[in-house]
Amino acid sequence: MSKQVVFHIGGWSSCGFYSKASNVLASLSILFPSRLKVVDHKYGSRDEYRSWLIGTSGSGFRDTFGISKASNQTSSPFAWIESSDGGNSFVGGCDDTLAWCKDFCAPKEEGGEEKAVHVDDGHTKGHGYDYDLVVIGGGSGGMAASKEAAKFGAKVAVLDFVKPSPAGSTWGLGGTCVNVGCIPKKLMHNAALIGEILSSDTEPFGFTAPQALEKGHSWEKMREAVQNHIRGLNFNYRVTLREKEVTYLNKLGKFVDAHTLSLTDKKGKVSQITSSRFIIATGGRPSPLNCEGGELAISSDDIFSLEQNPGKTLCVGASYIALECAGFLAGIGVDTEVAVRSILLRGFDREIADKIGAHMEDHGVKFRKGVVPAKLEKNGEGKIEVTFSDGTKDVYDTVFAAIGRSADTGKLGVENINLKVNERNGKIPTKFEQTSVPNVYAIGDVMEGCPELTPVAIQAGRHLARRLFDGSTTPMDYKNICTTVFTPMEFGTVGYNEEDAKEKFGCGSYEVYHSSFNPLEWSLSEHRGKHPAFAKVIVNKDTDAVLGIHYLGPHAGEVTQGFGVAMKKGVTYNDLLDTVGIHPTSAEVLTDLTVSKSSGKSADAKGC
Ligand code: FAD
Ligand code: NA7
Repeated sequence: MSKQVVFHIGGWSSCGFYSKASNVLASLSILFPSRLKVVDHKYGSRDEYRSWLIGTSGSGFRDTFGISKASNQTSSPFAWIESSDGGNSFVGGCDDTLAWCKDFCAPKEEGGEEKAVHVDDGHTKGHGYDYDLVVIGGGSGGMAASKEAAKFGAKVAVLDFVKPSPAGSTWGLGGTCVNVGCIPKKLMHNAALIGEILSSDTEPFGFTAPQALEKGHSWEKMREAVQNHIRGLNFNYRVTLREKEVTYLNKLGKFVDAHTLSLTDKKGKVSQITSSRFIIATGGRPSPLNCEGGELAISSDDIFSLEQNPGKTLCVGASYIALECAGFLAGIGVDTEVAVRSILLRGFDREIADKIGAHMEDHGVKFRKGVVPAKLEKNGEGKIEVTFSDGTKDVYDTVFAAIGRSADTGKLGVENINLKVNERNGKIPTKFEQTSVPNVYAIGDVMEGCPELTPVAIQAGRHLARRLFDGSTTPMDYKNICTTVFTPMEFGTVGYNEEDAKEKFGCGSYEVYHSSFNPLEWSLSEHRGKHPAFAKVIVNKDTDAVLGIHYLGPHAGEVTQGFGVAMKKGVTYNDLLDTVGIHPTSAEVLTDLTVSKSSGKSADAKGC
């Protein structure tokens, strides 16, 4: 049951705008008495209303109202919502009230949630096709959707086929995350963290630099252990599919018509299957470097399975994947340079992106700024000579390109079923994951607007399967998804960054609370002091709602996950301050952020 909204409206009786808005509100409160209560502040004349609202300087209701956006409003009506904690949330004038009423009446589930209702896709019990559902792509999203659908008794098959990368790399079942993404990346990042502890943190804790350091890092050993772990995961995926009675087909799928796929296996043998419904979960692949000689570069499809240490490496691209890989390469002792076209980590909080860059630079990563490779060529020694856009040149053993990913829809036969695809990036537009062809759905990296993250693909897949086979109408919630960038100093983030908050809510409508601090486990190691950890919370000044939480420091993923739950539940700044911290931890900083950026006071934390 949703809570009752207490809606206040003030105005003068013969004002047309006030009458219109208050009449609509009054009707709604009669229709939905349990959901809406209207408090009408009606004045007999314009003068009476203005004297209530504005008064003589500083004495009117508006001035004590306490919301910056409200302070400019002089016209009638003046509308606001009373919150349960006694605070107020400003709505606006007549148009804003009517827009609010429209939204109030829009179809919603009990509890105020949006309902996800699909266009009829023609699925019936006795459909006569081979399967109820065929999922194309056995990555994070496809595996989750197929297992969930089978749970509700659907007859399901999942296709997974890996097209070799241009450099020839292939892998097993499970998609990008397991084979060439999150898993090997995080393990190699961990190798770099171990290296940093061994080289810099052991002595003050009473250990002398162990033999391990003298022997140096073995790429081959790390690679073998990581790849063995991945093979174990590939095997487990096959077993769980069998246990859940999902048919696994190691075949490449292509649409023949809206209910038929042609399947090609490793040997080129072609067959066909039919299904009532399809989910496209084919993910994405790294975009190729499109300069002369670009084919000499490898990508994230190749780096984690390289037989040998990559040697002197140029990383092209300056976002998530390029910086994470450059970070672990430098951390295990590889001579690493990053070619940055414009800025680091576009889309993330700028202040923190800059701190990450400065920290990486001090950790041995070189940055070549404002350039892109113009030409790659093999020299006589088998190395790669790179000519940059500014005319400078250098020679590398490996060039690693991480310049974005394109949806893997090129060979799916979408043209055979008239399925709409974004021509620019191959992504598939959907509404509640349903594509322009009603019995064909899309989830994960291949879907337009979906954040390219494993848990997002998994959650979307599960929700979709429940809607298709268990009568659910719960939509996937793509808002406030937390993530972590595993750069040498890890960065966890959820919600708005400062730049986006400014654009969305306007300067002055939010406050930033921040702190630079030294995590206790770093405090004995001299080298750690130069780049302290950092936390930042962005708060809506009007409503006290937390708009964004950002944490730069150790175990950022572990720290951020729980705050992701809080954000989903609409945490306020006061809730954070009211939370008792766990001492001594780094995460506790987020329960004690009292220095506001606007105060101009230093963000450097003092005390224990
Ligand atoms: P995928 O996992 O890509 O699966 C698609 C599958 O479909 C593939 O196996 C593909 O071979 C197969 N396929 C394609 N076409 C066909 C066809 N026609 N027929 C049959 N099979 C087909 N996310 C995080 O949350 N955290 C991280 O730390 C993280 N790190 C990453 C690091 C790197 C280097 C990369 C590249 C990605 C990372 N990601 C991370 C992103 C994450 O891996 C993806 O968001 C996730 O794997 C997407 O899942 P998906 O199901 O959409 O597609
Ligand atoms: P992103 O996040 O799309 O970033 C691409 C990066 O590559 C970014 O820094 C771009 O710079 C840069 N770029 C793009 N094109 C070029 C060319 N032609 N030359 C040089 N540099 C270029 O991709 P990622 O691969 O890091 O990550 C993709 C997703 O995978 C990510 O969201 C994770 O969730 C997993 P720009 O800022 O545009 O100047």
